[in-house]
This record gives sequence, C-alpha cells and structure tokens, in this order.
Amino acid sequence: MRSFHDIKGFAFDLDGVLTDTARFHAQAWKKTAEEVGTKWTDELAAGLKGISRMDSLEMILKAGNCEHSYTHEQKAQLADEKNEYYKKLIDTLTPEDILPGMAEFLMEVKHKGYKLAVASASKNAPIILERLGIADMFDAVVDPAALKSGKPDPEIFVRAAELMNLQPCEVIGLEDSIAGIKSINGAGEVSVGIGDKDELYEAAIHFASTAEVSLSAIQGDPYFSRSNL
Ligand code: B16
Ligand code: MG
Repeated sequence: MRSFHDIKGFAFDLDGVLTDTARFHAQAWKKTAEEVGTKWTDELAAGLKGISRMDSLEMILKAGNCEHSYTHEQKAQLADEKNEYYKKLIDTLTPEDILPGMAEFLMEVKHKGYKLAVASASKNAPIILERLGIADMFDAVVDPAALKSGKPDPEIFVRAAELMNLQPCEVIGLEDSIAGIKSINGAGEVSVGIGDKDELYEAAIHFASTAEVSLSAIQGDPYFSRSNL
C-alpha cells in the first residue's frame, strides 16, 4: 500500500520535465536524418524522447532502412557529429528555459527537506543543469554512461534511489516519456507522467503540463487516496 507519507525523495527526468531540450535534439537529429536519407517526421521525433543517443541513432537509421549500411565506427561518428551540434544549441540555455512551474516546485520540495535526484538519459545533463542554474539543488545526478541499460529498463531510476540513499518505494519519479514511465514503474517507484494522457496512460499520477505540478497536487491525487483505502 502506498502512502504519501512514505515519500522521501523525487527523481526528475530532465528533457521534457525540467527543460525543453527536445527541440534541440530534434534540430540536431534532423540534420543526421537528412545526411543518411531518412525522412524526418514528427512521429520519429516523438519516439526519440528519453531514448539514449546511440539507440536514437539506430531508430533513425532503421526508419530509413539503412541500419546495416554503416559500420560501428561510422555510427559513432554520426552520433558525435550530432552531439557537437546539439552542444552548441544547449549553450544558449539560461534559467529562463526552466519549464513553467518547475523552479518553484524544486524550491518547494527542497525547502521541505526531500532528497532530489536527476535521472536523465542525457550525458549532457550536468552542463544543462549548470546552464539552467539549478545544478546545486540536486543531491545526485545519475551518470547514464555507468548504466547497463537505458530507459525503459528500471536501472536508471533504481540508481537514482540508491544515490539518494532511499528505497524505491520512498521515491516519486517524474517523466514525460513512456519509456521513462515504464522505467519508474519497473523500479517500484511512484510514477508522475507529464504530457499526453493517452501516451502516458501507465503513469500512476498524471499532469497535462509542468505548470500543474505541485506538492499539494501530487499529495492530493486520487492515486494516494486510492492506495490508502
Ligand atoms: P544525450 P531525458 C534524453 O533526455 C532525451 O529525451 C533523448 O532525446 C536523448 O537522446 C537522451 O536524453 C540522450 O541525450 O545525447 O545528451 O546524451 O528525457 O532522459 O532527460
Ligand atoms: Mg524526458
């Protein structure tokens, strides 16, 4: 049985929860898609949410039926080129780019003594957090390079709980991607999905946008009252 009183920490996805870097990923991957001859579609862009860099590249190559046309080294180079371009784009980020309501939510939970972690698939997470001016708020940032499996595998959210010295059942994870919600649920944490309700139907608690996220809204969600019946 889940009670909100058991919650001691929050694990945040980055892209789509704390800031919108998806537009930069899309801009950079579109260039790669053009280079390899894959048609760039909104569907393809949406499917890359929360997916690691190399898995994203594989999806783009597959969409153009050319996944076997590149050697391991050529794929590594394509991913590097994308990342170099992406890094130039994220260089423009400022605290103004924190998604609506999230700076306030971070301050609220920090002030109330909850532990905070970042569980992002992005190897660029530390620099993005610096640019947003919120790096110091977190007790831990999971290093995705040290993981065996990416989202939807639970490993990243399990690691986030470990780094906060908490049990998974004491953690709420916030995500905008279905891969991330599956990861949180698999880890045994409480999942908060932010975005399209149909896409994130597996989330325990749902908000249409980051602007709706607050401690009282999470605490008062029917999920916790249902759990306490
Ligand atoms: P990088 P998240 C994910 O961030 C993005 O949603 C995904 O599009 C990206 O490919 C992945 O990070 C890896 O990013 O190339 O910077 O290592 O949603 O898990 O915060
Ligand atoms: Mg995300």
